[in-house]
Amino acid sequence: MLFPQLNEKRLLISLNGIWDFALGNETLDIEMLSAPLTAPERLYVPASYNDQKADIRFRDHYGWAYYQRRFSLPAIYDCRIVLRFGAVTHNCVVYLNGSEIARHTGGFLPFEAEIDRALLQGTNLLAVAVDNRINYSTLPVGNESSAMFGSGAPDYESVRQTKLNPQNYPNFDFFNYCGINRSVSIYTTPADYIEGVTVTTQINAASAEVLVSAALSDDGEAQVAILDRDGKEVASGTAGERIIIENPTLWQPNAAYLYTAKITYKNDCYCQKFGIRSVEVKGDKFLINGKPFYFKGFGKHEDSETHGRGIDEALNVKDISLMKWLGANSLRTSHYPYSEEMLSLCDEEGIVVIAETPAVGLNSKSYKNTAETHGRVIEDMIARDKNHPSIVMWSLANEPDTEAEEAYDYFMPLYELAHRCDPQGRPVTVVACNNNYVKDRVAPAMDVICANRYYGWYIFPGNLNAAQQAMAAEMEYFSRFGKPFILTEYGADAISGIHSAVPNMFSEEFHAEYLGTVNSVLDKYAFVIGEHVWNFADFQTIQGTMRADGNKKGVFTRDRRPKLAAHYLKERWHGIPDFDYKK
Ligand code: BDP
Repeated sequence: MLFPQLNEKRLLISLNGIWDFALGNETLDIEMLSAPLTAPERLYVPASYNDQKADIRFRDHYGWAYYQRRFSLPAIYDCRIVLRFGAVTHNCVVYLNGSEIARHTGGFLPFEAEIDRALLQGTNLLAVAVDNRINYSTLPVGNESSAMFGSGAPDYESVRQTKLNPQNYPNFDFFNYCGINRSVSIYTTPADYIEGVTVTTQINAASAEVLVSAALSDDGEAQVAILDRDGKEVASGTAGERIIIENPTLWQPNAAYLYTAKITYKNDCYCQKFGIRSVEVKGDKFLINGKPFYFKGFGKHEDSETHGRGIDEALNVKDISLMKWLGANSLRTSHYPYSEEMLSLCDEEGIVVIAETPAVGLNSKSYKNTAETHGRVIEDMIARDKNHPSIVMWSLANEPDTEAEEAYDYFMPLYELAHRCDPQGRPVTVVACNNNYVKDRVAPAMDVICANRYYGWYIFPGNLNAAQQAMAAEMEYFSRFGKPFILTEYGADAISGIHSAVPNMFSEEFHAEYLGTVNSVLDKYAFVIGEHVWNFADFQTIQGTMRADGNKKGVFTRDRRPKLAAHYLKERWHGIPDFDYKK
């Protein structure tokens, strides 16, 4: 699905702003979609609803919530008019002037609907119902209540049923922020239009072949002009045929260069940016443009004060700037597909991305329910993101139970599906975290072995000596597969302002020393081709005894102030080149 754009043939109108809002319950109430809300609250879109009000009912809401806004459009003739949502988390139903126009499942990918017929000439009423419930069949996975109470525990369940409000029990460690989390817009296209664009490139000695394929709404041909960064035409041709660019400038990590394919079809036009770069796994190396790349960076979250998981583009700019300040070159979109705006920014800034699905928290209870949704999400994510040069690998899931008997049979068809879907042939992985790593059935079968590990924190807490030995033993084990390995998570909670002369857990000193200890092991292994610290910044989670106002493993605080570990990483990462760090 194309990202909407304003150009000489297409209009783009934002519906972001203050909307009417009401909390509902567990039953979808069609009245709240077809008639104006009575005594609504006012909320900003796009943003999660949870933290916009000083009201626990918003933060802890369970079930449906309703958004409405009115709009009118000037007369637009001979055009398709499309309503598009960047992401509504997790399930939604959309009504326009009393009729259903869309339904969507999955909280992190866009959907759209043609609205020409449902539009009125005067004022239109747009209504969205959003459901935030998660369970064993959703991605991400939610626990069903009883799982929270261990066997032999007193009968808390009856207390919950009779006295407590129903609530979500995420099987993942980030706050279940919900609502209209990304932009809402209306765009137009001519009646015959460009539906989709796929760009692939092939680098030859002094030239590059570019293939721009266009999915068209009708018959006929599309024409392509390739523009350089300054908007100068450097080549042209027909969609679906190879176009040669002489002496191309490659897209490189930290030295991005983007071309634009300007596609014209009848009276339509679409400008698709792309980069020329290659990605390949060869032996135990990860090659970008033929050279061994070393991943330095983070697992992140889309998470901030007030916005929750709602898009914050100024914060995205700041985060990339802070990553560059540290000498980082890459991130993983843990644990869901990030906004299209963030991926485009990574394209522009030369930040390398591992793109992840929202499949977090998978286990034996969920495997039997999620395979179909999981496949669809992989297809939709790759269809949305395939043209981003910043993305160099797909991650199918974070920390599924990879020791479970059914894990291999669950993941291999998804691994093959991802390969089939990607026209650029990127490597595919699953981010594993099996304490009994020798029993992991999935990680070694992937193109790159990715694992999360917390020796010195959850395992051998506070004991960095033991952490070093355990990490080395694990690296010895994984080195036997002859594949590249990325440590996709390692980290320790550090509460900003807590200091300690000897490295005590939760202090900033321990945090820095912990990272240094793990890195000293990674440096010894040539097949280790990357280190992603968990996490870039502190982030909000469900309440619990393990979380002091959220997860504090950030190298930055939630308001992006550096902890001591940031200064340690800055020194380390500026000394590690993007390429050829490990021979
Ligand atoms: C890892 C998870 C991540 C958590 C992290 C932690 O992948 O989502 O936030 O642990 O506990 O296992 O901090």
